[in-house]
Amino acid sequence: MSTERYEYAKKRYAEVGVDIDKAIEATEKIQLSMHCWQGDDVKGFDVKGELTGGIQTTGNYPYRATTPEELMQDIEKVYSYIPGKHKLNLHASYAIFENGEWVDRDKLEPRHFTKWVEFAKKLGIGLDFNPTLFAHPKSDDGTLSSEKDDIRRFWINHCIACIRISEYFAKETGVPCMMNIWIPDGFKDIPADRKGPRARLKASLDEILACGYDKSLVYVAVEQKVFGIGLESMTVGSHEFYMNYAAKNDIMCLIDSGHFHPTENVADKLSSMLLFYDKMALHVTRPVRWDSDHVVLFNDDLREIALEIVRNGADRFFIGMDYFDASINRVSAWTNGMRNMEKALLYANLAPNEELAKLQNDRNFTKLMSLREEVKTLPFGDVWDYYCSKTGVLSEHEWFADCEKYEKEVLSKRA
Ligand code: RNT
Ligand code: ZN
Repeated sequence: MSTERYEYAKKRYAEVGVDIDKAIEATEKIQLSMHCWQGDDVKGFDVKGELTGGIQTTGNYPYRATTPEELMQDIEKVYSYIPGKHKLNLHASYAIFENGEWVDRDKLEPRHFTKWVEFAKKLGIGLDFNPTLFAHPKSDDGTLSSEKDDIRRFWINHCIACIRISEYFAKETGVPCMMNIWIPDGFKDIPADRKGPRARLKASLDEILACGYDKSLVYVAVEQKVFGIGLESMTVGSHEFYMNYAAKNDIMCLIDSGHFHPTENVADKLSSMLLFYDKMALHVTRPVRWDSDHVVLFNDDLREIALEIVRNGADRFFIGMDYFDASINRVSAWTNGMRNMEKALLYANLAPNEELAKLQNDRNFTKLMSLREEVKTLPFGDVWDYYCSKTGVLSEHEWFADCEKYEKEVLSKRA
């Protein structure tokens, strides 16, 4: 981009006390964890069947990645459009079996993920992980909260297997692995017993954590939810359940920004939680009415979350992305969500945060409002384009044309 635009932005932001180069430097240090599942509609490679568990991917856009090779190719393409280096977040269902082998989820081993480790090493990135407790014949009537002992046992064993795989990821890549447990368990209609399933979930989690693992390598998180599709009346793993469980057991609580009532301010939760946790995890997504998982946009909700991340210290967050749209080009959907998160973090680092906080403490709400409004029309787009060019990725105006080319030359040629 032109030095003129950079110089002008530099001057304008300096007028409100912000150094754009420092903001860029701070943003570049923040790592996101890119979810692998936008590329193939959360299908994975281990079990053929419907996506279940109260989540849905709707849309029939062609060219979904159907093999590990295609998925990796698309992931690399998306990374090429994102400033900075970012981790990759895998689900257990993305195990890669070789030579006709197949094992069920309770028997998964590190060796079923060696291809992903090779991939991560090639890119020089870390890996995060998730046990997959949905879209499986044994997940239809509850998992870790099931009333059936054999079903509970199966999923406890699956989660323990995933802790071992997470340790393997951390050791191989040299980067700690965040392992997040989300279960779909819940009820379509009003339950007669809420306590029983929750007590069983608690006992299952206790057993999983008792397996013994290196806490400097694996950071376990638990993810709450308010309801699922077809599971509207009660979610066993609710926010209160997991927030208390995580605090008492010294693990992390994962906040998915799509898992609350639509008028709740998710950004507001973070500072409260960080007074009680060293670190916390996020799934950044965009809720629309009754469902989450829409592609993350550069909107007010996202900016507010990013501001809270920056103000509380970005190093205290594992920032994972979680959206899946099958109605548009998936590489483009993926890229937009990731770039928008980057934009929001840059925007947050470009805010005169200390000055704004001081105005609040001085109870000078008159000036606080005015400064905040002024910031909204500063030349943010110029700084964003500069950040992209500095990190060697295509600008806002350029990347989409390249993505269209990729669809024409690569995606549309797939069998
Ligand atoms: C579902 C949860 C969960 C999943 C992924 C695929 O509501 O948000 O995180 O989206 O694990
Ligand atoms: Zn989530």
